[in-house]
Amino acid sequence: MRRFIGRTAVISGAARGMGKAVALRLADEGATVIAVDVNGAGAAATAKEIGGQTLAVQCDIGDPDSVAKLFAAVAGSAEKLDILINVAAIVPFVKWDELTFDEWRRVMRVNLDGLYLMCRAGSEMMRAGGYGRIVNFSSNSIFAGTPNMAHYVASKGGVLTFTRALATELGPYKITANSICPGLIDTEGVQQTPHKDAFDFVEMLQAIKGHGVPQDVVPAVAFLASEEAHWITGQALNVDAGMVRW
Ligand code: 4PL
Repeated sequence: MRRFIGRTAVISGAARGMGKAVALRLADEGATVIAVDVNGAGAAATAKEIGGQTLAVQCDIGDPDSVAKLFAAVAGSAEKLDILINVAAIVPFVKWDELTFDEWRRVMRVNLDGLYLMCRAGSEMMRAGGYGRIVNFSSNSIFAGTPNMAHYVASKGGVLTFTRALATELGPYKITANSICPGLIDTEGVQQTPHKDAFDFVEMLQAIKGHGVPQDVVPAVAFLASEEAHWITGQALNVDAGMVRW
């Protein structure tokens, strides 16, 4: 399929994991990809792997100035923005007894403040074009109440409900906004935390067995980012092998 020819897509968290997998797929289907990550070298590596029409931008999405610079670069290199995929997030593992307010704020700053800043700036550019597809990464942990990440679970619940409100606000401009709720996915990020030891437990709960990988999540994202998904907005889609059925 070549669903994204002529489309410009900004993808946050594009240095690795699910963000990188989404960036590669959208590019493979013809999109001009702007790979964004706080890890600028990682974003550049993704852009290099894509080759051709692509730009890498280092950005701390929790910093308003950094996001303003990002969208200045987007506006400078593309005449319009069609697709915004927000994957960047902090995925912590912190025992409840060790959770501090500073740690709570560290996660909220990126996972919610950052999402707001990206959607605020991205949707302004989309409004000018009269078209847009926003896909925000929530998590199935919001339904499961997954342990050792209470602040993350709270932030991802906010991603889902914010995305619903965003759908309402942006509908008049023909911009859709939906969220994806992956289950535990085997990524470089997860492998760096004790979440990596949860795969067997998670698999036990899944309707379909196996360990989730970024490629398992990509097709749902690409569909929601496609033109033909125009009648779907404000929705949340679990992509978790049926771990959560609600
Ligand atoms: C079920 O989003 O959804 C671990 C780590 N287990 O980040 C997640 C589950 C994790 C999840 C998540």
